[in-house]
Amino acid sequence: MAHKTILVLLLLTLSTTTITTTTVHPLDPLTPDEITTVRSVISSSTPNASFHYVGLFEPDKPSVLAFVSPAPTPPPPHPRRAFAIIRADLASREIVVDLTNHSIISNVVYDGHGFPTITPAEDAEACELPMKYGPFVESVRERGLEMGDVVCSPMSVGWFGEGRGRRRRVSKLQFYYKGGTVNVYARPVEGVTVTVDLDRMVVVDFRDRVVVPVPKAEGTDYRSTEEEEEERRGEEIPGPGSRGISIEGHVVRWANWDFHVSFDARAGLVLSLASVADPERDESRLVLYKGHVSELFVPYMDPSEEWYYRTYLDAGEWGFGVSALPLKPGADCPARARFMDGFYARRDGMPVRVEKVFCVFQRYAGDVSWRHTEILIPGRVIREVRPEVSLVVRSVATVGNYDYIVDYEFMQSGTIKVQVGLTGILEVKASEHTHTNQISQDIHGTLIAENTIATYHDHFITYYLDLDIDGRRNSFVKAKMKTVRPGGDNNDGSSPRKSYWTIERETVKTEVEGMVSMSPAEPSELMLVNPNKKTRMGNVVGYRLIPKSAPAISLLSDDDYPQIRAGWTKNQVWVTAYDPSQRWAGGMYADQSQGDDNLVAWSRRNRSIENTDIVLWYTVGFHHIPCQEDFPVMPTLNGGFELRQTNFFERNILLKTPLPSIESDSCLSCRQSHNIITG
Ligand SMILES: *[C@@H]1O[C@H](CO)[C@@H](O)[C@H](O)[C@H]1NC(C)=O
Ligand SMILES: *[C@@H]1O[C@H](CO)[C@@H](O)[C@H](O)[C@H]1NC(C)=O
Ligand SMILES: *[C@@H]1O[C@H](CO)[C@@H](O)[C@H](O)[C@H]1NC(C)=O
Ligand SMILES: [Cu+2]
Repeated sequence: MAHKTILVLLLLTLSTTTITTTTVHPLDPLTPDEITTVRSVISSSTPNASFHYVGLFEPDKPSVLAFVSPAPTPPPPHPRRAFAIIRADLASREIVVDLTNHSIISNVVYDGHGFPTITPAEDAEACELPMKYGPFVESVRERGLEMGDVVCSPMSVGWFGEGRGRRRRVSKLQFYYKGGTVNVYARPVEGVTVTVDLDRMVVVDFRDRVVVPVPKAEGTDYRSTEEEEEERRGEEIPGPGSRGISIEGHVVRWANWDFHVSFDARAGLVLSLASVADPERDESRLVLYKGHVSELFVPYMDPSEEWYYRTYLDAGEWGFGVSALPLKPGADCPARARFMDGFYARRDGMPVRVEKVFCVFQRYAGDVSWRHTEILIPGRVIREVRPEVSLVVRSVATVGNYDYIVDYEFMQSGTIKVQVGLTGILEVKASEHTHTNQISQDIHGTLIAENTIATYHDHFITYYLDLDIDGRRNSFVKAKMKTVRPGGDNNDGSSPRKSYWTIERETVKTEVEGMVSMSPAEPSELMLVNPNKKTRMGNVVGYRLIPKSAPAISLLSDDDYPQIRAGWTKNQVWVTAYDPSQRWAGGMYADQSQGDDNLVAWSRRNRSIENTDIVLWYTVGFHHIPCQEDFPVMPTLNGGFELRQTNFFERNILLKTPLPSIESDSCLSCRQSHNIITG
């Protein structure tokens, strides 16, 4: 008892110190001390809880907006709270903890379908089980493999129509072989599946179905040689750096932008309150209240027993933040970028630091932000060019074999570019084939190396974009382009032209109409506008969505179970009414979800989305037909979109926005930065 009192006092002291020494922004992520507080508060009522999520329980929007508004009086202090999802006694619980007085505000059992994210600790424990499991040891021996070289990879199992009573938190383990290579994903031990109950940590099923050769190690290594590494250290990639970037706590200010950057175990990088300075009005105007990756759907296209269930919801099943890894200065980001750390809770509730989880840097890549040469004026040639200088915020998540590079780029024109890069190792299947002339059936992939089939699959990366264009109340507008004939269908001859296009503007009233599948045959400009704010010319202020990669939608049939769980991937665009509990497109409990609590289910409520607080969801999709050049490691494939000002400003703001310095940011003191890489 005495011990406990001391602990509580200590924690109180810690949190008091934190609050008084720095101003806590209401959206700041939990500090390590706060994560520890959550653990001790919850552990005192629920010993041995397993922590699956611990993060900020955000204050409501009005409190956050009051905090950041330039009001003369300081806003009242906001309550600091945490939200946790734990497993205890085979149940999932949602607990809200007050971090100021260390009390539990609410504690409820979640009774719906699906389970919280699987923790790295559970993966590790599950993977120890087969090594001591007789039938598995026997299978390895029969294949002539060394047990010490077998590596285990846990996979989520999805949902395939099983009734509710039979649901258990399970993971299917697949195996790889490291003998002679670090590229374990290139060497699957095909055909063996061990199913583990994650709550009880026991093997519940074992299958050994097919025996095919393990692909050879030769040619799978993707590491650079030591000499190459050494050589790379000696040169500096010139250009970008961090001059002119101010970071106070989690608030980043650069040129005409300011925003808040936070780390979340589930979402990874979270951007909030992105505002751009309007040189005409001498004020900063809100564009994006919050934006982050909401979910990833990655279904593989092989229906066989070892592969059918590989239909991942990466963010909800593993945590995109938990999967984020430290960035390497001079490689993942420019050496002189600014770096930030992130913290999440381990399964036992203790904080884990991810060093350098984000980087922020200024980019000058030799592009032009606008230009013009005027030659019509007699005797003069006027040439004006402005170089494109922007700010990039980056994070990288490695979810098993794949790596996702997530970038947000702030342009001085007011545009936000969002990009995702796919790289890493393909998920491959071992096979007896060594040449395509041996193949007569659908092998569900490409033979990319001897005995190695890279399976067809998709990546759908869904972004949550709570745009608040110049205020909370926004509308979704489609400017539909239509081909018309001059003088009507009879073509009365009033113009030599037979056709032209014009637009029909439609303000979308409800959520069901807010689902959009883009098609070049029926183009429309999609924008979020603030119908209550107009430019001096009378146009409503807005931002529009521009896809920067070919829109892709899921090709699975609507009655296929993975598609039921990830139904929103049939459209690129969804617009929903703002509800702070609806942030995860695949539902809060994505592992083994059944599609009843996801973006599709919410949208079916058909709420009004006109002149109210709304959220835009955009999915960047890729159909991936693997090719030999994706082996042994895949060159980055990029996709993304842009949020671009449309009648938001009175005119091109670049003319009145000073250009950040690029000269002095290029490589002058390269030696110094190398100490950072090697040190
Ligand atoms: C908590 O875990 C410990 C060690 O595994 C065990 O001895 C103890 O009985 C558990 N307590 C509860 C309440 O489950
Ligand atoms: C702690 O503070 C919250 C307000 O944030 C309040 O609702 C709650 O009753 C307080 N609990 C205790 C034990 O003081
Ligand atoms: C959604 O609501 C609108 C407006 O009330 C209505 O016209 C439309 O039919 C509804 N759609 C569905 C699928 O319920
Ligand atoms: Cu891929």
